[in-house]
Amino acid sequence: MEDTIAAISTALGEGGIGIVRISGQESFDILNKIFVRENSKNEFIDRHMYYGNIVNPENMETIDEVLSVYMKAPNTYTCEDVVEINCHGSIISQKRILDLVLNSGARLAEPGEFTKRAFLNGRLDLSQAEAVIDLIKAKTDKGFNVAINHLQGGFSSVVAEIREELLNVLAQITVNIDYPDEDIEQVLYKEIEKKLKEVNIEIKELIDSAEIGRIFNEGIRVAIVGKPNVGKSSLMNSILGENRVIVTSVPGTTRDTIEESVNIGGIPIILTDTAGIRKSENEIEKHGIERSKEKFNNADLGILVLDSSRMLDEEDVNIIEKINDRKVLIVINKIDLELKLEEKHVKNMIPEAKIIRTSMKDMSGLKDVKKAIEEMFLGGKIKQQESHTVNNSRHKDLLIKAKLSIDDGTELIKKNEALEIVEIDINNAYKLLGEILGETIEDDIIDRVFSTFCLGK
Ligand SMILES: Nc1nc2c(ncn2[C@@H]2O[C@H](COP(=O)(O)OP(=O)(O)OP(=O)(O)O)[C@@H](O)[C@H]2O)c(=O)[nH]1
Ligand SMILES: [Mg+2]
Repeated sequence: MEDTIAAISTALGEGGIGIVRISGQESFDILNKIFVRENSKNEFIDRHMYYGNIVNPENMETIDEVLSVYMKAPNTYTCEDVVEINCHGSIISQKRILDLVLNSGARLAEPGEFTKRAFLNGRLDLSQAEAVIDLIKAKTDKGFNVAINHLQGGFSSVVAEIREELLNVLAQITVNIDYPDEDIEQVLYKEIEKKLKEVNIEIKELIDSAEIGRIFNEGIRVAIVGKPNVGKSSLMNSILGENRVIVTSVPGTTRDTIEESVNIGGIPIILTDTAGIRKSENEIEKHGIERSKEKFNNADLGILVLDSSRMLDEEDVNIIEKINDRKVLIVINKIDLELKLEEKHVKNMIPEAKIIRTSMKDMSGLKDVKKAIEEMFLGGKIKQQESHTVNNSRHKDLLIKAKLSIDDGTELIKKNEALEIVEIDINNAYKLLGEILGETIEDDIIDRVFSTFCLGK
């Protein structure tokens, strides 16, 4: 925390502008060593931007034309003195300026170190700091909205409120331990049981929201599977709206899995076309089929394509049998041809699956497929509040542990156990929720959190 740190804060590539950021006590001195303004003394008004050159003081060589700003502690991103040098967005310029800054007394920042300082200096709690990286990495509008809400403290205040409720319970328990009153003890036990139940409902809602949070962050993995020639690649192309995959009338055309991203209803879908699954002696095809199965097993949703112009055969049945309780959508394709497949049989085999009839010849049913994908994951839930959406597995794990601890406490209460023992579980839950905010947490966990950050943030 004593060191002055520096890094390139913009993405390393070509761009209009690149920013080198410095934070710490020596920021301003370092700027003064390397920044030269024409026709003026280097007087800096806090938070004003100045035009000038970055010059190597050793040989007076000009490195780049820049705008520099000096922001005085404590009202800065890190709560320390911060300097930002806006140079041309060239990798060379940014690297040369950074080198000069490092030679002038700063050390290279670790990934996430600026934000870590903001956390350690108390400007952000840990969940807010984590929201910074979620914000930067957000791939969807919805993921971004959740992250910005969390950064502004929406999620933190939800967690803080739950902790407050636990703290009230702990206070009641402490009073009763210190001044036992047998008259009210039974009432108190009932009251605490009720309160813990309410708290656990709130925690469970948060845990349940994590599935949506994950989808907002990472997208949904959808694998298109089926026997050869049913129209899997045609469906893939239609959903993507381009001829990405080769389609021919020869069964076994697709030999490998092909992955593409597509946005449906604001959610990123990682769509995979796979090789048709059948018994094969061909070495290449066999490998492809193995991959199809693997993709299907790892997908959040499988789209099983069947050919309506052929009777259901052993190959279809073999695949259907492997579906079990997976999330699956059944697409009965080629309905423009004469109908041979009996939908009834399919329904009997997987009664809970949604069935959509399509033709990739005239695109009928395509919209229904897209709508079904969206609804299967977000049916109604999409309106959940951003502040109540958990988007981070660390938070989810802590919420699960806190809930279990409260469950244990509730069991003890029901058994009329001594309040001293109940208190341990509730206190534990209180602490676990505190870890989300970074209030009660070990250094190595903090380090792990920030190690996932990008350089310069
Ligand atoms: N009539 C009709 N033909 C279709 C339809 N969908 C696909 N086809 C045709 O069926 C054949 C196979 O289509 P593909 O999309 O390559 O089938 P696939 O399931 O990817 O096949 P493999 O890659 O071999 O597993 C092609 O000749 C397509 O033009 C449809 O809805 N109606
Ligand atoms: Mg194919």
